[in-house]
Amino acid sequence: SLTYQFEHFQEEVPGKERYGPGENAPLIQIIDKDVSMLVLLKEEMEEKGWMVIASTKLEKAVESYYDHLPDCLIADIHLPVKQGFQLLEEFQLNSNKRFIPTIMISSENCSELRKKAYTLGADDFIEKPFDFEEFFIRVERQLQRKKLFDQSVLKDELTKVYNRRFFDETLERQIKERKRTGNPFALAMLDIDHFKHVNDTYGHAAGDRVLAEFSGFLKKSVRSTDMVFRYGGEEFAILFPRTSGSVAASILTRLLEEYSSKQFQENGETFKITFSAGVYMADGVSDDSQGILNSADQALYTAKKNGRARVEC
Ligand code: GH3
Ligand code: MG
Ligand code: MG
Ligand code: MG
Repeated sequence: SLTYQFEHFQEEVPGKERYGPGENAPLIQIIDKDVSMLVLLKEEMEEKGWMVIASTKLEKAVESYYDHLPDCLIADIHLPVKQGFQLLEEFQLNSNKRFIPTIMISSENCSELRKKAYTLGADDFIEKPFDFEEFFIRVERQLQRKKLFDQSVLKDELTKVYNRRFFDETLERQIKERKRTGNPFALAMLDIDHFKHVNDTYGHAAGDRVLAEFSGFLKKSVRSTDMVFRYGGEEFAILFPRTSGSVAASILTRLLEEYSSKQFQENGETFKITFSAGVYMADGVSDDSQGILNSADQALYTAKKNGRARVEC
């Protein structure tokens, strides 16, 4: 009866929040028809602080894969309905912009199978039953590769926050999630005031230091689930999942107050830095990515026009 109960074993990402890629708790997805092994692996992984989606049902698993884009996929080659290889082929085809290391596991182990797995894009092939310790070393190795990849492809070199490319992708995902769940999200666009003056007065290197400091400040000031992006030059974006526009606006007002009181020093001179921000408020009219960006941009433009160092909606 235990087997029956677990027949459709499918765990959504547990209570913990999902942080951005390349940071914090990694998300592992395991697909296998062996429920007792899934339960065991899941427990061990969660003990390591990892997050786990485990499933025996393929349709659900495929959905979760696209919804959550795990940091590592572990799948048995022998799955009911669709074979693991088909799955591998499909995933490789559809997530070509993202790197999701994939480990195939199999109770059968012959050179033909291994060659096929690697050819279709598997990153590792592990025979069942396996030594748990070795298994985790191999998973961890894939997670390290994934982290390195995400940090170099999704992050901006100078400021260490996410880059524009990842912003576009994340905004689309937020819009999709909102459609599906009804959860709102907020977007703020920030632009440093008179930044050209910093460059002109203290030099480009000093400007770079301010940019790095500013983004560090943003990152440590927002919740771990909020995401900071460098949108361009001295422009930044913050995405606040499950947050209303008005809450985001008050968060930004607090940030602006705090940031404006900081003192900067270059060449023995002291100066201050402020920023202007525009917050997108959902109006149900222009709620596609272009409309959302325009709305935040328009608010930012208003903030500049009204004298800078302010937050507008
Ligand atoms: P405003 O208050 O209207 O935003 O004025 P501003 O001077 O901040 O705006 P403007 O768009 O005129 O100038 C932005 C400057 O940011 C110009 C550009 O050279 C500088 N900038 C963009 N990227 C970088 C960078 O990576 N490093 C440095 N040091 N400067 C940068
Ligand atoms: Mg600008
Ligand atoms: Mg400007
Ligand atoms: Mg500016």
